[in-house]
This record gives sequence, structure tokens and C-alpha cells, in this order.
Amino acid sequence: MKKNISLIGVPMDLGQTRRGVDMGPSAIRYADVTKELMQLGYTVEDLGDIEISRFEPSLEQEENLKNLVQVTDACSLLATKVDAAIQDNSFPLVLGGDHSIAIGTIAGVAKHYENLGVIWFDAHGDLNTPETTPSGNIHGMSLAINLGHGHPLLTKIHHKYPKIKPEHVVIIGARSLDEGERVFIKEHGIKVYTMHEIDRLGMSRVIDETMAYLKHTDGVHLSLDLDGLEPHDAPGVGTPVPGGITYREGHLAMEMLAASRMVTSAEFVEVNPILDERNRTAVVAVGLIASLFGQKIL
Ligand code: 4U7
Ligand code: MN
Ligand code: MN
Ligand code: MN
Repeated sequence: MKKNISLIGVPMDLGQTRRGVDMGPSAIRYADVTKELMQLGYTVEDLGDIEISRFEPSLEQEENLKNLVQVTDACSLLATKVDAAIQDNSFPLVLGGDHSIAIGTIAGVAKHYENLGVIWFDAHGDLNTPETTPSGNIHGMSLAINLGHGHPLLTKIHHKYPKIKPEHVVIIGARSLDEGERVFIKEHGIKVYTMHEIDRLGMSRVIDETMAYLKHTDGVHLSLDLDGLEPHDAPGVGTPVPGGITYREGHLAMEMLAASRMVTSAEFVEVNPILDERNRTAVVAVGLIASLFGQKIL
């Protein structure tokens, strides 16, 4: 893994409707993410937070694409920062914010890779489109957008279209999929390890298979939604779903990713301090980040 890390905060809560997730980057910084990474021997440059427009445009709100303009603007800005960090030979580590920010992160990363692999660690598929969304919340569409499906303002951010190919995506932890998402997964042949497969195979085999599956990619982005974890272990998230990945399974996954040396960028999203208990979820996020960057028990 690269020795320089660029930390980018995205205080975004406009991709969904529960307030508070915009404070995620502060909560994760407060849980000492920089110190942990420095102790592991990295140089960390904290680039601060992306500016999110609070201005409500007088445009008519589209019911199936809430805050489309603001999400587009923030993601374009984020893509530029992530792109520049990679250009600088630094590892981009993005802190959310709701999962709509993955549109910007992956747009910035994908410019540098012909065949970017993506590990989508999440209770959800985030594969809705404006036609299938039950909520109108863009954080439930971000993976579909990266695959080229959705509003052109979002799919065409930062010039490349589409950003990633369905055969280079692995979803891990799914347990809440909408009907339209099930159809999307079948139509595009996306590899999904639902909780059922994680229970049956164990996390160790799931990650081994994932890395073998992604071996023909030229870079791997980890997009980790904290709601992928079991809500008892990570309660501070906007859309908790019972029956998730345990604390230890999460760490094992990160430790194995570290050992693979294949991950080239990462983001940790959906930490909501208002819904949390004494910043526990941010602390869990920092622990997972440390494991991803090579922290070992012994
Ligand atoms: B998250 C949902 F309907 N599928 O589209 C939707 F259940 O980034 C939830 O994974 C999306 O947290 C959750 O609104 C988005 C819903
Ligand atoms: Mn998500
Ligand atoms: Mn989710
Ligand atoms: Mn397609």
C-alpha cells in the first residue's frame, strides 16, 4: 500500500433524508483516525472537508432524485480532489457522509484505472435507478450510477462513462434488496455475497473468493457502508438492518484485504453521530480503517 494517505471529508447528508450523517467526518476524525494511521507508519495529509452547498435551488425538486443538483455539485468537486490525490501518488481515503458520495469518489478513482474493481460492503445493493427507487434517495442508487445507470448528470460526472464494469463489482453483506435491485443484479450478473453466503462459507472464504474474482482488475476500491455491519456493533447508521456482519468478521475482512495488497482507494460512509451511542460507530470505523491499513493483533 502507498505510504501517503490523503484524507478527504465529505459532510454530505443530501443523498438521503435523515439528518446528522453530515457529521460523520468529524466523528471519525474525533475518533483519532489520523493518529492511528500515523502509528502504522503512514504520512497522512488531511485535506479537510469538501464544501456542500446548503443553498436550496429554486428548481423543482424531483421526487425520485432528491437534491440532484447539490449531490451532483458535491460529487464533481470530490471527484476532482480524489483524482488529484492519486495524481500525487497518494492513497485517497474518503470519509462520509451518506453513500451518494461514492459517485464522486469512484469518478475520481476510475479515471486512473482501465478496469477498476469495487468491493461494495453494505446491507443494501444501492442499485436503484430513478425508475425503481422506493425513496428517491440518491444514496440508494450510487452503485447503479457508477455502472452507468441513472440520471446523466450523475453517471457522466468527471468525464468517464461508465466508471466500472458489472463483472468487476463484488457486493458483500447484502440483506435488504428491493425488487428492482434483484432484477438489476440478475440482468448484469453482479457477484453478491449476501448474509446467507457469508453464514455458509465464512468471511475468510468470501474474501479469498472475492480477491480471486477481482484478480484481472488493475486497482480495487473499497466502498464500506457501516450499515453492512450488525447494528448491535455499529448502531450509528441511518438505515440499520438486523443480521449483519459481526465486528470480528468485519476486521477479518479488512485484515485479509490488507494482506492482499490489492486495495488502492477506500471510503467509509454512513456514520451518523446523532443516531450513535457515544461515538461508538466512528470508533468502529477507525478500527476497521486501521485493520485495512495493516494493523495486526500480534
Ligand atoms: B445505503 C433503499 F428502499 N434501498 O433505495 C432505498 F430500502 O447507502 C435503501 O446503502 C437505500 O445506506 C440505503 O432507499 C442506501 C430502501
Ligand atoms: Mn450504501
Ligand atoms: Mn447501506
Ligand atoms: Mn448495464
